Amino acid sequence: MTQISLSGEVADAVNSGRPVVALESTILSHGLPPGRNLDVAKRLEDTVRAAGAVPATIAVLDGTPVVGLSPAQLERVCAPDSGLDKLSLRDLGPAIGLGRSGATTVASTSALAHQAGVSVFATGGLGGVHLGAQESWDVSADLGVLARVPTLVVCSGVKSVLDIAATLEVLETNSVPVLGYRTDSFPAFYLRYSDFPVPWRVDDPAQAAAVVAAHRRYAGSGVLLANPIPAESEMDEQLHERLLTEGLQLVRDKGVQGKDVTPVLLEHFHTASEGVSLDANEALVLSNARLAAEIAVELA
Ligand code: PSU
Ligand code: MN
Repeated sequence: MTQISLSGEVADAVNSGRPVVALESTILSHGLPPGRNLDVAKRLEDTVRAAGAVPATIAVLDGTPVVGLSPAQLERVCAPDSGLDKLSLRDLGPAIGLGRSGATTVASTSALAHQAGVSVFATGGLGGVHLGAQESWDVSADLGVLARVPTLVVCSGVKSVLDIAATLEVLETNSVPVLGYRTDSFPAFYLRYSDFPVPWRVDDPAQAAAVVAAHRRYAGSGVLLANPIPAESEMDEQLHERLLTEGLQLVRDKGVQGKDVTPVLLEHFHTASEGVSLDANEALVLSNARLAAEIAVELA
């Protein structure tokens, strides 16, 4: 059976109990355009290091789950012709068993990180319950994995292309605590606020670490820490509304379904906003990486 491949740096840090932050690769291969993605990937790793933790970007390459991509592997994941599939947790067995390559989502990254001994993970947006899920049954596997893997996921909430109320309900059903970071409102990715409150709030990394440690001891599922996009990078609300309406229409017109929905919507946001959404995306994911590293330092 193929073993997880840990970079030397990540293996050393895990073995000596030093802080490590997992990073996903789907956001690079399917969430950001080539060129920009490699730049963001490097900045994410630099940000984690600057905050005192070791970054571990995760992907599956030629059938091997890799935790802590080398610079060359990071380039491969970000290349315009990488041809990488988007691998959620259901896809890990097939991809590894069949010797394929792919980028990992929140679900599969959390699972691989946990197996490698890494319990803090930073990303941009979590997958959730899609609008119209009553008909389509489209509920991201990210939620099911948070329900059973004890990883802390630091993100900026979920996009308003999802059904936020339903997403929060599913998290509650699965006993996943949702913490607002210095906010009482669950953030909506490009926007700092949604119409929905968070059940709990923390105001510094030490509080977040205390909650995570206690939850792991007494409950055991994952924890979601929702960190709003930095105020200066928040998207204009009217622009956001327009992009959202257009994007949802595009998905309907093209008959896009399943795992292609999120990448198609993201691409529409990026092209139709002339890069505004890209800047926002980068700002929030960097902010999440910094916060995750600070919490990993507290936990260590
Ligand atoms: N949201 C984003 N950018 C992303 C994703 C979500 O703003 O790149 C990706 C993440 O990898 C997330 C996945 O785990 O989409 C969820 O996809 P699905 O809904 O198909 O489970
Ligand atoms: Mn889906």
